Amino acid sequence: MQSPTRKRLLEAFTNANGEFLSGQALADILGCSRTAIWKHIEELRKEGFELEAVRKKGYRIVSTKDRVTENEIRLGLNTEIIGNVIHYLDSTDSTQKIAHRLSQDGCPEGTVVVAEEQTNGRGRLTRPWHSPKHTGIWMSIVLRPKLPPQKAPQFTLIAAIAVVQAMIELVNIEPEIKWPNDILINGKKVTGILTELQADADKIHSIIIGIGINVNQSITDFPDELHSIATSLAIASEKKQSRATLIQLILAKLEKYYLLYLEQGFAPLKILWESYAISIGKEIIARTVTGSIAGKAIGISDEGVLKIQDSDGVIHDIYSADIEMKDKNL
Ligand code: BTX
Repeated sequence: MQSPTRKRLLEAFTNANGEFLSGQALADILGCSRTAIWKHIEELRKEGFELEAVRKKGYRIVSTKDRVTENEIRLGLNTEIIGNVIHYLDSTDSTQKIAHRLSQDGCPEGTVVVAEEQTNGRGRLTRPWHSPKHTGIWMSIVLRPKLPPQKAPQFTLIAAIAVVQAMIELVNIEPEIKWPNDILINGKKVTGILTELQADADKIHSIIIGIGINVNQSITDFPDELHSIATSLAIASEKKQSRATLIQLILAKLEKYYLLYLEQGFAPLKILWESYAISIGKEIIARTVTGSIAGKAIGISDEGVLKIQDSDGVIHDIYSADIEMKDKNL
């Protein structure tokens, strides 16, 4: 957990956008002496920030390689709750697994686990999630809303809105959401979201939102079986993207919508979600664990449940499924 002074110091460097800040300017911003500033700067250096100091100009932080270390994420992070604690791992089996453990040990709300690589990343129904090193965003976020467990599926939808908006801001690309947990670009999967719970029958202890985003992979980085179904932001935009910046945008938007949700419920988010969803209004097939239902996706309920109307006019509530679009081969 970072101190308020450290947070303000990093904010000042973030706002400076790579320009120099004089010792006096920093002392004014933080309301402390220049000697105290010098000590804080030394602490940042010890933590791994690359700080350049030039006489008569002051200090600036040099952004390092494209890593998603705690420091890289922290510098420029504009949140109050989400990301106050960040666990960075060079390699792990699954950030979900680590987040579950941290949650059980009582980690604070907003704890983020991020890894450069997952050796056993997983999707729904324990399907594998391909998470190669230094190319994507593999992260899990712990939230602790005081809600009944039935509300949990809504968090997949809220996270999807945050990811879509972050992508639009960073890359100016229009991704689409395929209910419940996929984000697609040009019909190919760029993101998967996995929402898991620690809960009693009537009360959530924690919601763990796992987000996997293909950012800088080229098509040859994907295994054969994913070639026709997966894409990355770099493929879609023909340019490598900053993973740390994308994480910052996602965390800020997730926090914004999480707070809106706590204040106003799901209704405003439902409208937003539907504006990004491809399947609504289309003929689809929903493959559930108990069988398939074909019909028109007519919307989602206030709980985030998908509603399908079949050819007899009967409306079915779908809680979890893989969706196939009838008119497109998605
Ligand atoms: P899902 O069950 O909807 O999708 C899993 C399917 O997606 C796989 O069966 C495979 O066909 C396809 N797939 C696997 N890897 C990729 C990839 N990199 N890009 C596109 N398609 C792929 C989706 O589950 C939820 C995934 C959540 C992943 C995050 S990463 C951080 C956190 N940790 C962890 O172990 N899981 C989550």
